[in-house]
Amino acid sequence: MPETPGDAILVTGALGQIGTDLVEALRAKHGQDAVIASDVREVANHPFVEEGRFTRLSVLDGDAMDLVVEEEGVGTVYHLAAILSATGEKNPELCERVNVGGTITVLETARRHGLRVYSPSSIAVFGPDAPDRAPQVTPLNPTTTYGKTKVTGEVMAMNYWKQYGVDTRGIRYPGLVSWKSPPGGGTTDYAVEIFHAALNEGHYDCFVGSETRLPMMYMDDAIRATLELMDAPADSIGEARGGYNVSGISFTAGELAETISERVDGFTCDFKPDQRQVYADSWPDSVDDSVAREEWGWQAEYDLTRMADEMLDRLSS
Ligand code: NAD
Ligand code: AKB
Repeated sequence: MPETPGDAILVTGALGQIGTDLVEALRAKHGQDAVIASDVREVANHPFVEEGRFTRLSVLDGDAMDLVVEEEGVGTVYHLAAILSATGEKNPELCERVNVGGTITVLETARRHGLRVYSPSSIAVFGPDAPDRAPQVTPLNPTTTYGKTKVTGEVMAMNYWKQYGVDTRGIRYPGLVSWKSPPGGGTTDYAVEIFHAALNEGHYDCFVGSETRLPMMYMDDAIRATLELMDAPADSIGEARGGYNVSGISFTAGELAETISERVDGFTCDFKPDQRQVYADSWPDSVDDSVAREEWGWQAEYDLTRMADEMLDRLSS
């Protein structure tokens, strides 16, 4: 029998792009001391390392995770530690070890201690055979190692729910656009880099072509989706628990550059596709999120112009 879980929240990979926003949101919601940020690395002067509860923890170290859970009274894990697509395709072995191995560590810890788990998936679960507007249920044939690890993560999450009753939930995040922390080595990083380059250099060399269209989302929407999914009543969560499609904004790299040039005088963008174009081309243009809407009321709030205005405003100030 699992021990009675505590009330504390553990966030793995907390110093990354999503963790930087999610830890802040969780602390605002549950209290500063309720959230333990963790990561395999430390970042000097990062507010989580300097101020709140932070512990250095690799998701490949099950004994260390057990100890943190027991000593800190953890009841829920937000498992963000991962290797993203561009870095992952350069080092597929590391990508599999961290993404699959780390998720096993978290799920096993959850099974033993009766924890709830949030473990995100990605639009990278889809392959070239998925429809342009990818439905919730469709064959998942990703061509990237990263995408394959995300499919495995969804399957494992469902298995731990069915076999052991672990309350696992996840979202297939689109490419996320945010200003607080740099993106961590993904294919969709251009949609963040372009804002920094526009303000700092007035020019960006974009590593995908202007016609490349991908599902994207502003970070505020992604954080709200995460909290809403975790707050949803258990009986509203169905077969998509391992990875719900959530739709935000679908735009081409050219449309993004055009939107920024309308707001930043003199901004220019050249399109010089590299290897990441291949990964982008294997993903759908957009996703159908009707299941998330029906089951837990998901609704995005940011469109392209609102997101661009807020990114430029925040980064300028
Ligand atoms: P990120 O790369 O910015 O952060 C990941 C963090 O994990 C880093 O701080 C890194 O130090 C840490 N980490 C790496 N190996 C670790 C280990 N062994 N133990 C502990 N920590 C380790 O990633 P992110 O963008 O914040 O993504 C978080 C999750 O969301 C990942 O599962 C990712 O696949 C998923 N996701 C992100 C996006 C996006 O656009 N950001 C889109 C879809 C899915
Ligand atoms: C990546 O590009 O690797 C991530 C993702 C879509 O999963 N942003």
